[in-house]
Amino acid sequence: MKPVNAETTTEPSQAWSLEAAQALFELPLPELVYQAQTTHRAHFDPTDVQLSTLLNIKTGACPEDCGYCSQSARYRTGLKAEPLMDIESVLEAAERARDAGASRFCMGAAWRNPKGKDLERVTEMIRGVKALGLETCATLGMLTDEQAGALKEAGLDYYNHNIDTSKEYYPEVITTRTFEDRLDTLARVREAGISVCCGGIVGMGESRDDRLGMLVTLANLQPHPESVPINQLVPSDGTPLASCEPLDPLDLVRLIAVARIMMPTARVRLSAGRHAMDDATQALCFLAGANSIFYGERLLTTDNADMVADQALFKRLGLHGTPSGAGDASA
Ligand code: SAM
Ligand code: DTB
Ligand code: SF4
Repeated sequence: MKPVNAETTTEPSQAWSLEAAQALFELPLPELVYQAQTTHRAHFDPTDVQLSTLLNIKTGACPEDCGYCSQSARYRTGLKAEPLMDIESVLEAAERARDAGASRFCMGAAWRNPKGKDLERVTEMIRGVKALGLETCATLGMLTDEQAGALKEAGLDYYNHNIDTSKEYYPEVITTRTFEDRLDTLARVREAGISVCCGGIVGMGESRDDRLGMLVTLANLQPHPESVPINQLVPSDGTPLASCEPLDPLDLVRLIAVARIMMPTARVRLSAGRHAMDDATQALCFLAGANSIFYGERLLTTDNADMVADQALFKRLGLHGTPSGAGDASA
């Protein structure tokens, strides 16, 4: 079978269309996985999986209305709000993450955007985490040019800012900001010289074309994001999306394979939702080109997959975590 677009997949400046993404998605699974594997092996050691540990440094009371999120002040989710953490506690958590084998530490805050004094404290956290020998990532909401510059100056390696879904489905999920607002912040992050971590969520009631449309937007960013988190919705009681139907696991595998082919040098992260996934599904996702996970007891407000179970799974599959400081194919 003639590979769909295989001759051009390593060209990041290629403009992807929804039709091209659909054609990949519809390939017979062995063909799709073969193409994804071929792309993956051209850029990465296929046994290497990058491990990021998350910490929610500011919890809840968020003014935004993201329909999936337990931290929005608009929904009664039972979550207890917590102010911005102190620097010392963050550094203790980062040290534990490093000692457990993580190479990147990602600090998340339930903000629409950071405010002056708060950003200063976050920059101190970034300096401290970096000094521990970890890569740094932060996800703090929308940024101004000055804030992006201050984060870069502090040594921030990655900024996570997800587009979450397609441009068309976005207003069904979030009304307090626009898809364009997200792209604007991503452009500021890129302009500041910080690597981009940007992906989305599946299982929010969106269509297959919404999922593929999201990948098309990501793959057409120039350059494409260095990190692409694919989250499966973690349903949270009290949110509008609490009772969405879970995705067919094989659709997730296909989506990851398409992401791998469309963004050959990105770390494609099998992100939230592993807690509810069996080992075989996760194994297929790694075969399809996922090469990063969130590793640690907690995501932001919910439990992550068990760390001991992750270690056992990696052993069974012959996978290993990226050593700290080893960098990325795209770096
Ligand atoms: N407040 C900032 C923002 O929205 O950009 C940063 C933190 S926010 C929690 C980071 C990302 O986590 C969201 O963009 C979304 O993609 C993901 N996320 C949040 N809640 C989730 C859930 N219940 N299931 C899956 N992903 C989720
Ligand atoms: C991302 O793409 N996923 C992470 C991180 N970036 C910040 C968040 C997942 C949150 C899952 C639900 C929770 O624990 O609240
Ligand atoms: Fe706030 Fe971020 Fe949650 Fe949206 S995803 S409600 S912006 S914490």
